[in-house]
Amino acid sequence: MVGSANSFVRFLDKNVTFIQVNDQASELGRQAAGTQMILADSGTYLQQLIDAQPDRLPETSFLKAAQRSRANWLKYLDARAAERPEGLLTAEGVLKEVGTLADADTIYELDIGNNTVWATRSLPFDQNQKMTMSAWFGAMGYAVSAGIAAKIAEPDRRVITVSGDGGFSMIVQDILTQVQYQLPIINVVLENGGFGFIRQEKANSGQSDYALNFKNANWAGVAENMGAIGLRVTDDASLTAAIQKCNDLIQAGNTTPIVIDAIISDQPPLETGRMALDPKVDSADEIKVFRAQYNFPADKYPALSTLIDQN
Ligand SMILES: Cc1ncc(C[n+]2csc(CCOP(=O)(O)OP(=O)(O)O)c2C)c(N)n1
Ligand SMILES: [Mg+2]
Repeated sequence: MVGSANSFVRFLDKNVTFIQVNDQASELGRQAAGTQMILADSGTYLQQLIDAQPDRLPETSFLKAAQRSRANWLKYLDARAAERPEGLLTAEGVLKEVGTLADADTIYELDIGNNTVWATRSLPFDQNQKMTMSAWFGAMGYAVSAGIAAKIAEPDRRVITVSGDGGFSMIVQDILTQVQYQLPIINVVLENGGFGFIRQEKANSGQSDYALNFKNANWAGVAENMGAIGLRVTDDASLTAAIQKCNDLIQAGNTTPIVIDAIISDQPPLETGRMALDPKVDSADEIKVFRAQYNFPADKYPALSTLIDQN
């Protein structure tokens, strides 16, 4: 755990060992006792760790398998981006295009929900870009408001916010504030008609999805009525048109906030917290159910242990 004090380590298996690096002594072991606690600046620590290696480390079968697994993951994201379940766009498909709107030092502001999972997977997050989210409290409604702060603090940088429809509808009035201060922020709403993250939690724990689906307004229309630019995205043609429109607006020195309201499939993101894929750990039945649930076939996306054995 490098430069972090992730509260979810409390929920790790008791037999999991970990090392924590943090420059604040008070953060070391605050969530759970690690095997080794290192009081250091993370960047300095990692650089010194690399410099301390006498030579290039040998390529282990684990490294090679992890590299292949990573390549498979990127192929999976591309495949998801191209899928049209029941004719609808996927979040991966929308965000892949949104990522092309970013420049070298874009600031992303992310909301909370499945939209966080999709955004952290699909946006490029290049070295000089910046991302913030409500990592500690996990507060929905963060992104649009954080976009205002980012654009005021860094007026020369492009700002893109990504929200779910639940989080966006909590703070939609902040679009008026963006209009009032003429902040040309690009706000993306991923519209899946419900609290997707909670739907997935409930489904995974065998509970009903009571009161988790809701009606949306046409958020692009609402944005227009607030004096922003609203772009409604329902299919490939309107997605391409919206991205083109944003590029044209950026070129023309636009000063008006933009809301891209994208209707997406209600399918949840692939669950990676606990993947039943490993023939050495999971039963054949568990693997079959997991792979079928997320359309994640073994020939394309083998388990890491299978890849290690192949090396
Ligand atoms: C202010 C607030 N209320 C409730 C929650 C609990 N919560 C976490 S994710 C989520 C659902 C988010 O729905 P939406 O914004 O539509 O995003 P999606 O998961 O559908 O992408 C809820 C209710 C929260 N994190 N913050
Ligand atoms: Mg939603």
